[in-house]
Amino acid sequence: MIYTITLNTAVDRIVQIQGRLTRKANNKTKSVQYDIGGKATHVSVVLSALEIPNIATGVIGGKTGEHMVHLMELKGVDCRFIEQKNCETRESIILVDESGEGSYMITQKGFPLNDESIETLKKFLDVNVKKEDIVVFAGSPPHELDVEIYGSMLSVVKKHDAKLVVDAAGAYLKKALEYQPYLIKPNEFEYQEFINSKCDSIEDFVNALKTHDLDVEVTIVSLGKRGALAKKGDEIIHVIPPTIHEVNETGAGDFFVGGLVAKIYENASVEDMLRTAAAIGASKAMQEGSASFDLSDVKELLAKCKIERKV
Ligand code: TA6
Repeated sequence: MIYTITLNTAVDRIVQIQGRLTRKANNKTKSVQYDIGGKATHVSVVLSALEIPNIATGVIGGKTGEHMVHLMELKGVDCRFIEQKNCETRESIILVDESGEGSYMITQKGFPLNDESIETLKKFLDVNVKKEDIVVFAGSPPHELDVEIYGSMLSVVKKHDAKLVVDAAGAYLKKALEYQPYLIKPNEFEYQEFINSKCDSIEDFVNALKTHDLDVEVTIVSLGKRGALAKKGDEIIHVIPPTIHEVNETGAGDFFVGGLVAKIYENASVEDMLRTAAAIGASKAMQEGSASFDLSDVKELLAKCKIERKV
């Protein structure tokens, strides 16, 4: 079984704007839609679309939390979220204008998790997670969640010898390394911060991956339009995604993780993992929402992804 953990759930309010977003102007909307936010939730959307068994959990609050679960259940996701009383799941604002230069994302901190929610989540994991399950933590924890508490959640997963996948940054990424995650997926900025060294070119990142040997089975560094690098053992592979008509890149990184997790589940090669992740991430970017992709697009995009072996 695969479990996805979203500690800081969100509903995305996606506002399509006429023309280019302009300061001190009355910017007119073309449309407003709501979609699933929060990162690990997106991994579950991908897995459910691929008919891979998974359970989405984490902490929700109020009507917005119910709305997020409803949107997920419409996509066939098995949701087991913990409801924290007198709190409201946040709304992330995504502004997309007609410049074609990418979206603006404005996120709130999210409500702090109380002891009851934390203990309920840890108990859920302790009772359900089995050896060889995959557990995905993705998204920024809410409201400066104590990093030791974050670590205590990861420790429950490791206790059961399950595979830990972590898409986190800063102190949370550092904490995750203490639990020998199976896979981490920092983006280029989060990776440079983590290794405390500057990388510009692909070769810089390749050399950094070679020199920083982490206690991680698979290290992925996502590089935006430049694709992503994966290191597994002595293997380093670069995937370059095809050029696409980008509509809304929001969620593309999370859908990329969804593709990675699907291939981990299938014990696929690193090359297959990267190709699938890049194709699914690209398909997401071709959609207006923040939580949808098109399986028929993915089939076409798979063949267009370029793979370069670096070692
Ligand atoms: O990556 C896309 C996204 O999950 C959006 O859906 C939006 O909810 C935002 O990121 C949340 O990011 P955060 O890191 O605050 O959890």
